[in-house]
Amino acid sequence: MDLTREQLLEAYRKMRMIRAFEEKLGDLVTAGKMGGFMHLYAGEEAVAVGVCTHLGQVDTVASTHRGHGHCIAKGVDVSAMMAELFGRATGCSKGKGGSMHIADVDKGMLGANGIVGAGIPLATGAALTAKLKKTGGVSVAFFGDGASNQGAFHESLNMAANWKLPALYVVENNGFGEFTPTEFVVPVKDIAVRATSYAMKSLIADGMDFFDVYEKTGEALEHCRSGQGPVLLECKTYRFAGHFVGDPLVYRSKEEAEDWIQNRDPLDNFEEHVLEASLVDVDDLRRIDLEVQEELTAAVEAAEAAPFPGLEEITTDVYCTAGEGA
Ligand SMILES: Cc1ncc(C[n+]2csc(CCOP(=O)(O)OP(=O)(O)O)c2C)c(N)n1
Repeated sequence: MDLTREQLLEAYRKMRMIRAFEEKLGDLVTAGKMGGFMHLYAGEEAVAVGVCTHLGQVDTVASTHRGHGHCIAKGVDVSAMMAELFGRATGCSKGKGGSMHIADVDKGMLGANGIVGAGIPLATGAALTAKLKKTGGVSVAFFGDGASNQGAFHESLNMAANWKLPALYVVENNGFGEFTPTEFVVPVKDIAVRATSYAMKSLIADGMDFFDVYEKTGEALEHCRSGQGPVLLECKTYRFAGHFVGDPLVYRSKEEAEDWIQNRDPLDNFEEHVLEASLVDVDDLRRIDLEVQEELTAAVEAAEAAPFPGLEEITTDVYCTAGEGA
């Protein structure tokens, strides 16, 4: 493992921030201070952070409806994300996007996306740009097991493989698409095998284990960056919360969820690993926990104090507007 102590602490900070950010959202929604439709990423932190720890400024990421984790892992400012969720003008999409439209192109975050599977062709296009412009960058698409049944997934993989694009397709197999267990709708046990149709390399990682995701991503990116074409990386994971905030969770057993939450939490796994191997000190981890809470408190205060976008903003940043008299 080639990560320095600083890089490990940064990875932990990102995972802790994703978890704490979403816990904060839960509190704000319950208190009636925040509205909007939200899908939580808790439980899947090791995937976003394990992958993005390999990425730099030149690399791009396309995300999903469950996008908070990808945005934080790719370095989007947490304060701007919080303001976005409060619908304020200081939000990263000027308060007009909300949870499913958080984006920051300067950071290489091409956007969360409310359309299942729609980030996959976006990332493919960005990979084509990287190849044509010889930026040396790679493009990553995160998406769920459900999205791997969409035509856009198959069309993108076919094109990327044929053109040997520097694209990494990360399928977050969390066992469900909305309220339906994956095995009801996907006939293969491992979604990774779908790469075979496109003569593409594939890998499978334990998505609850940062170190396994980090290692497999390293192998995948070596392949992409050396011009050998795209890779499909399947991360086996579990979403701790429901499909959306407010999901009554009647389609899975409490025992199943508790087993994952108690025994396979990616943050607990990370902590156990780094402490056992004496890679960092426990005090560092607890200091980061406090700093994350302070940052979030400040983000909420700043967001609540910020203005809503003005009415004049209603026709800006959109592709088409109703004409005069329409
Ligand atoms: C094209 C399209 N079809 C259906 C939906 C409704 N929908 C939203 S999330 C979701 C399930 C997606 O499952 P998966 O891709 O496995 O991602 P997960 O929610 O498990 O992260 C569906 C069907 C949508 N938003 N877009």
